[in-house]
Amino acid sequence: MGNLLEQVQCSQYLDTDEKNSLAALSRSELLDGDPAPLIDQLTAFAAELFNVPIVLFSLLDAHRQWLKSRVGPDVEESLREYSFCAHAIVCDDVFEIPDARCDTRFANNPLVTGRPHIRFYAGAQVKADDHQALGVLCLIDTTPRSLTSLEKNRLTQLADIISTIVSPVAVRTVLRSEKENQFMLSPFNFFTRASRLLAEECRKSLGLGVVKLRSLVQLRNTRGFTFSERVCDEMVNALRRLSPGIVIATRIGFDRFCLIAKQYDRVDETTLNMEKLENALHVPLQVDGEDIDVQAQLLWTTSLEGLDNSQQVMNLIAELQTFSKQFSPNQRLVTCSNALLNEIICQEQFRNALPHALKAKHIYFEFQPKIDAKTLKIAGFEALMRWRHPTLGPVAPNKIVSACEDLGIEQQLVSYTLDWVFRQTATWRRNNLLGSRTVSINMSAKDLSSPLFTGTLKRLLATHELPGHYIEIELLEDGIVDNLARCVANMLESKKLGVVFSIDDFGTGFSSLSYLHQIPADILKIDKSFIDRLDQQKDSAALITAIISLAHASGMHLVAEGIETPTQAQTLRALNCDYFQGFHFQRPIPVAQVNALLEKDATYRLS
Ligand code: G
Ligand code: MN
Repeated sequence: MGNLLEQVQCSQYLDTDEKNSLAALSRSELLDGDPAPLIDQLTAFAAELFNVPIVLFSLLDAHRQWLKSRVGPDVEESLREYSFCAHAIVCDDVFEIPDARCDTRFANNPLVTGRPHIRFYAGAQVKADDHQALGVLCLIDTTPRSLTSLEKNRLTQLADIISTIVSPVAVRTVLRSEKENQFMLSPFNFFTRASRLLAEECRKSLGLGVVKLRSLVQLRNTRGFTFSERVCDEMVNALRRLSPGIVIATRIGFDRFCLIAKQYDRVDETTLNMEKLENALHVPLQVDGEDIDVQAQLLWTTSLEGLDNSQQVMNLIAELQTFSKQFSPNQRLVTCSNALLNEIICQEQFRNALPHALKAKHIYFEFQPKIDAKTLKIAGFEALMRWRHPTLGPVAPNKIVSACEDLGIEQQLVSYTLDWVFRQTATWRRNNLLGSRTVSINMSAKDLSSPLFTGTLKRLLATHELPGHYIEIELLEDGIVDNLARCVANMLESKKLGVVFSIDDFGTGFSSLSYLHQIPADILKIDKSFIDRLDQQKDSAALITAIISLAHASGMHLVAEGIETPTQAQTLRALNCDYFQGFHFQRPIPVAQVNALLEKDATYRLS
């Protein structure tokens, strides 16, 4: 170990971050320690989860890479010079090489050209107590592939679990308490015990909670790691003392615990244990005679019905953590209802069915007319995505979009959508039904910012022999700012083809006005929430008037969305709005009904 520290000090070529992580490594006394069977179980778990032949947990020092735990290769150490992990260890996100042969940094690497013939690599940092990276958990395959954002999250999560295991103090917490109170388990034991519990107990009577100690990171930064670990120890004691319902618990990250508890206390069948726990969490912890407020937040499910294996428990925790980001910091107890839990489980189910639905063309579109305010005739349609899952029923378009993002197939969905709608639009045009009407398609700013976007658009317009001016693209106001330059460049390129752009749900994003002039949009769609208020609130009309004159002054047209009453329609016409859309005129309808409307050139009525 002393050697290692010396090496760290004399290795001039390492940057400060790397030196720090080497120092952390030497402090953690892991290099020559016993191989941890727990980590072996986790790497085996990872190999199965990601379906890869090689999984390594490697530690790096100045010259070498030690394979602390491995599935696959039969070597224990290798040269740092050739190490993929040496790149991953300085990368805060998952370091991914989809195909090493196509990457100039690795194409000639002996591990790529020779055994084990690495093609795919993905590694996530394993961190020491003080958050210094000390090693990498990585997946390796001999064929090219890439991870979806969901899989990247899972890999990071597993690496975090290993961080917790290798962090000596945390290990001490778990081991000591595993002896003392039975319920505090290491993460791996937690997952295996969870699946056993799910098999044995009535799932309805069990709930799952995630406790986050919001002030812990700050405590570590101001008072030091040893102190923040003392706080965690006290938290464990408090969990044991205060909450009789907890069956098992584990630490799933630096500032987070996960637990499974019986829903009701045996003595008192009416008070939920989680509510008791929530109250208990707000009693300040006593650490060295000092009162510490850890600002605990508890997120919990009221039942584990529908889950039946440890994999699903892990998924649930991942989903809960994503879900918890939507809640404000001062919210202390967040209940994940049965409905929501069900949604999480369904999400998993339909996510799995989605690639097939795309292939089998089960996803289709309905169309909602957009009405010209002057003539009250149809000026165009908005295409709305529809999918009916065989058992779960209709799935909302935003869920389809986010699931595709999780699966990493969002580009496929974009092509599918454009292809479907262009084909239909071209058919109407060929049948002389379309006239000068336009068809609009919803796209996320993320899709529009993709370097592939304009290529796909051009190719599919050509395939269907459709001039671009029949197509309008509706962009959600939210998210445009993230990648403004690329988004705008793609918009300008598409506009050369005649494509028109509108900003959807205008008024719901908070920075709207400030960057509106930077976006080359032709149409604003005023969000339904403004229209809803028209009936009750006088100032709502004033606001809409302001938006309309602002838009007109910049040469844009206005669409009012979500019109449901004749009064709203009349007011909006008086306010000089250009187009109407909403249930008052027409709900979204399937193609056959659109054909009928176009054939008779329907005229709508205001009242
Ligand atoms: O965000 P965007 O404007 O793309 O949303 C369109 C959605 O709004 C569609 O799902 C459509 O069914 C729905 N919608 C359209 N008109 C109305 C309406 O008048 N009332 C309500 N509640 N929803 C509407
Ligand atoms: Mn829309």
